[in-house]
Amino acid sequence: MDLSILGWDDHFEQNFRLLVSALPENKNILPGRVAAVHLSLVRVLTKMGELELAVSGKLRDGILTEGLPEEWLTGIPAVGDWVAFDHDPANRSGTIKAILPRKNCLTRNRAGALTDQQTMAANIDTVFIVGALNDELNFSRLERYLVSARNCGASPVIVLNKADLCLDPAEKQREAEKAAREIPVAVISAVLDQGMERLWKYLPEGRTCVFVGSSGVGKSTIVNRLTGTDTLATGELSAYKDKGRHITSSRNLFLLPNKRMVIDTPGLREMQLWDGGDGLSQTFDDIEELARACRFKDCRHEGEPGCAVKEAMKSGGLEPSRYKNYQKMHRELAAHKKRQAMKEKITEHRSSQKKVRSGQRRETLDEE
Ligand SMILES: Nc1nc2c(ncn2[C@@H]2O[C@H](COP(=O)(O)OP(=O)(O)OP(=O)(O)O)[C@@H](O)[C@H]2O)c(=O)[nH]1
Ligand SMILES: [Mg+2]
Ligand SMILES: [Zn+2]
Repeated sequence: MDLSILGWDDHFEQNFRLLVSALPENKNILPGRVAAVHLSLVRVLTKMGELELAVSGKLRDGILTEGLPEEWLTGIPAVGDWVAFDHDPANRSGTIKAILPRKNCLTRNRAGALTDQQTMAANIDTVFIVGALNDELNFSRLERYLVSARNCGASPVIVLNKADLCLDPAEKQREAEKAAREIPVAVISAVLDQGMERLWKYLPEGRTCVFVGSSGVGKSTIVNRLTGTDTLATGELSAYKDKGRHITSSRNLFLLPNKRMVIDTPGLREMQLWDGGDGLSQTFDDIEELARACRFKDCRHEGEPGCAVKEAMKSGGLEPSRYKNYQKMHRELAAHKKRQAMKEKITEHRSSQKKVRSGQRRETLDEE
């Protein structure tokens, strides 16, 4: 398999060379792209086809190969990552030694955790944010995904699926376009195979896209349409009435016959933002611009005189729900930042204490 089909380019090539020179004793180092991550094995697409590989203990434990720049990541790779592995051709297996530096990644704060970054997918070109055209369509939720797509740096596209369930899809499209502003909106029906060509438009050859959105909106059904197969299990409608049932449970990358890559993800119960970029400002630049016109520099837009934000909401220039959602995410990120800073302080304190303790121990040893 030609690796360029999988998105291999100069960026990865250069980093791969760096790694090869850092591991002179390993003669069989090869690159591959992660398609799925299971508990102990990682499914990787390589020039020999698909292989199931282990992650080296060192990498898993956060130890970087000597000679590599500090910013290289360690740990378990994510779907979409390019990895370098030591190939064992006799057993069609091998061990992942390094994760090549990512171009970008889609992250969130792990559900239930205070500060714990989770990578949903790496090296992404397009993020398809899916909503369903039924009563549960929630723009605020789509905006949340939009912020994380913007933080990642990939191009977002809003996909409104299940057009067959909607009396006036054109009206919904207009409404969504107004809310999404310059972000493209594609209205489709995956079950009726309608409008799929609108998605292809945002997925040129050699590029990678990821589907995100709540459970039951039809992500896997859409991916099945794109792959032209029934590979992925999709939900029975009744399962979704029963709240909390999710069909897809892991992330998976597929290479399509027409040389595009698609990642399906499980619906998220919680999409907590991870602070890492100016996605919020980019998504809500209209509000931030209004705020600059408020009379007071530190206006909180809570009834101060000369407040341009309040004024815009009164005159219909700004949807109150849009402002509310912005404010909520703004607060969430501020709180997250604070906790993150606290966590870093604690880690710093612990490591300096450890140093002091080991210093003391060494001194006692020296005395003996
Ligand atoms: N009416 C209608 N139903 C659809 C459409 N697309 C998907 N569905 C149905 O919606 C249900 C959920 O679809 P899935 O593809 O499993 O949804 P998902 O987003 O992958 O869900 P999770 O894997 O739980 O995140 C299934 O019963 C699909 O048949 C559509 O365009 N119209
Ligand atoms: Mg699914
Ligand atoms: Zn104001």
